[in-house]
Amino acid sequence: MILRPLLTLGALLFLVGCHRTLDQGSGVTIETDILPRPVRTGPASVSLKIMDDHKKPLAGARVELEGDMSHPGMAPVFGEAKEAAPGYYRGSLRFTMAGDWVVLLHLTLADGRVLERQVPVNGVGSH
Ligand SMILES: [Cu+2]
Repeated sequence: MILRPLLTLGALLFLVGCHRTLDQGSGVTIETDILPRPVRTGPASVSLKIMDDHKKPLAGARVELEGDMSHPGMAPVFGEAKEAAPGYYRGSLRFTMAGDWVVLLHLTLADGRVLERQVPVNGVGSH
């Protein structure tokens, strides 16, 4: 199986890179960019580029954003990313507390496929 090392490498790049690329085998690649960098409490802009397995932009997706922290008693935050150009989506989330977050991307593609991806956002700073 050649897929496994590729996925591992992908996960590694994903952790260290600012421009994050995820491909978990569905054939859909999502690049996520969260600004400002470093992320601080308050509003953050979340940009996504969604591509098929030929790196062609996937237009017409519905993208819901959810931000979670791991500790109990913490309410998630929600947002929606709107399509700014075919395959490019932009939205915002408000990080309400400093610390480690995970941004969940809930995607419904134009063809009806439903995907979920996780983007760790560690070390959100306080103002
Ligand atoms: Cu918290």
